[in-house]
Amino acid sequence: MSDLHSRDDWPAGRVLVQAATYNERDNIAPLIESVLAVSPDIQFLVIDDDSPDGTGRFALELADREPRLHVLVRRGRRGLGGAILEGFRIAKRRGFEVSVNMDADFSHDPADIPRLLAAMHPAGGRPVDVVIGSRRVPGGRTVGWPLSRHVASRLVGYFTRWVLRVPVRDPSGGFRAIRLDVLGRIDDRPFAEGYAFQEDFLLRVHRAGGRIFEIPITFSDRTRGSSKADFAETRRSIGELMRIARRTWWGR
Ligand SMILES: Nc1nc2c(ncn2[C@@H]2O[C@H](COP(=O)(O)OP(=O)(O)O)[C@@H](O)[C@H]2O)c(=O)[nH]1
Ligand SMILES: [Mg+2]
Repeated sequence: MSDLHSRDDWPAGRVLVQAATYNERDNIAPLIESVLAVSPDIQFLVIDDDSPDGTGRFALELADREPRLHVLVRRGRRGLGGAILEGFRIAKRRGFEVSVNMDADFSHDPADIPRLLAAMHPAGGRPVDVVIGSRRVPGGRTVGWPLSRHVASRLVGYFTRWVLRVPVRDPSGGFRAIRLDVLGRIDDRPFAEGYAFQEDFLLRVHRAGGRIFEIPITFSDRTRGSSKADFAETRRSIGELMRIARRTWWGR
């Protein structure tokens, strides 16, 4: 089964916004519109894992009419981490300098993208490799989550900080601006393929001496579609985090 993708003639650009999607049919069209409206200079890549609800194929149709929209429908594989990594590789190959990653369910507000990009160049400071849109720095918030999600997210936060030793307050969020040349400097052994990719990636950037910075965002729980962070996905990411911890502490 081969992948499907939109037209091959991409305009040249510096910033590529990316969203991985799985069953986001009700979110995808308004998301594309809001992201492309942020600035005429940005382009948008949707990486869909052949969603049964047709998200990817619908996005492919939209891309026919929009030169700044690109779509990859991966077939025969599934996973948030794998999709994000594939997006990074495409962005690099196409000559982009910065990738902005976000969820496709409007938990991340496209209007925050310019703030993320601006934070990559602190006045007088060393350029930042990864800017995280963070719920856990002063001014950051999470709206609409049940208690269970808050608890799980806090636990992953503590684990990443104290076991993996990555000094980040919100390591599991997916709203980030990433300087793509950092990819050439980090450990490139196979990454976690599921949700734990987020922590895995930060760990490698931190260990390579990369600079990570958090700016506050308001994260709002989705109003359309449903979360893919179900029991199976949660179990998978716990297993991935344990493997990462073992590698961190015992090198294997
Ligand atoms: N391509 C791809 N995207 C995924 C997969 N799982 C989740 N996503 C996307 O990743 C983002 C975060 O997932 P979501 O279900 O909202 O998780 P939650 O915010 O933790 O509840 C959304 O844009 C999803 O559509 C997957 O297996 N493949
Ligand atoms: Mg979500």
